[in-house]
Amino acid sequence: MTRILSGIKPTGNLTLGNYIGALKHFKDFQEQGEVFIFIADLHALTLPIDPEVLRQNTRDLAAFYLASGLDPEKTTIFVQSAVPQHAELNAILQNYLYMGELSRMTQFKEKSAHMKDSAIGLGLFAYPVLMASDIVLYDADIVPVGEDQVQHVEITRDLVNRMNKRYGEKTLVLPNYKINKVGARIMSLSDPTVKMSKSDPKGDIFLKDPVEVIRKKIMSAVTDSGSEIYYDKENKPGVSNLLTIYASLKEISIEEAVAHFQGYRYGDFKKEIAQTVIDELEPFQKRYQEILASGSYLEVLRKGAKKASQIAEKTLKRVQNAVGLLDTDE
Ligand code: AQP
Repeated sequence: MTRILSGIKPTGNLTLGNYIGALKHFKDFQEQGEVFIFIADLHALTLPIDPEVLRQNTRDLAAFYLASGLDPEKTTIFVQSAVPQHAELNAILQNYLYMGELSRMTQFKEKSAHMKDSAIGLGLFAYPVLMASDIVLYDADIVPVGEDQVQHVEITRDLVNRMNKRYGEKTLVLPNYKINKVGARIMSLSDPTVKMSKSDPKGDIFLKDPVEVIRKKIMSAVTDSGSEIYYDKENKPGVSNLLTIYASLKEISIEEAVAHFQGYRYGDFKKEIAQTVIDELEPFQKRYQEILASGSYLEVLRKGAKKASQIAEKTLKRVQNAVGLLDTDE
């Protein structure tokens, strides 16, 4: 059965970008294979974060996962740090990715661009090693990601090929990435040339924003000169971003979205986009609040970590054995 794995870092308030690029699709994967969805809390430590904020973000993310329609009976939902094999495999795999290739990673370059060398942690630099460990531990065939994470799946593939060439074809399973057709990169509403991102909250819609705040943010989103509504990422990034949001939420193509808004003025266009976002997020927020208040997510995470750990242990043992670590239980 196809194994599908995805995760989100609990680094901040989740955005509409995280929802459209990741969360919204999670429940559909349940019909396509065996699904593993985790909270990447070790990855969240790669940039400074307050311990209480990290803990609360982790609770929030668990509740968001469940609110998105994931069924814990079908999907293994867990916290990365609760499955020690992630860190153990990381300790082995870090020897098979090299400084040159890690320093070429776009995410590393972007996140470290404004930091002094003395403040850049090794974890930020070695992020792709841990992400590769996350993926291969579950023999994942498919990793659904937004555009920005494709490079990390590609470097995982390089690593798998390298390991398999050296230690035998069956050491690790080669994963493929899967990008959404529409909505792989939702941009900031105040600067549609940069990605909507939880650690750079300017121009973001947060999943926890009250609906009237969401409406206000969309009504004041940057649009472009002219008054026509069509898709042109280069010359009309603001309008194109709003069209992408609409098309992703309505699950239609960009062409269909453009056709729908023919003859609209910018004001009415934004009004309808705002209502569409609210119609989607309002019931989602209600479910999230109920789950968070009930605390039911804790048992889901405990069970998920137990199941994940059993599967991960098998891969870890296989790799330990392949690279020559002595198993004293043999
Ligand atoms: N703007 C976006 N548009 C579409 N998809 C997005 N994703 C994130 N932002 C957008 C997708 O959400 C998933 C979770 O991502 P992550 O938390 O592991 O890291 P990220 O991609 O770096 O997300 P952020 O929000 O930008 O986090 P920070 O600011 O902490 O780095 C991924 O599938 C991602 O593609």
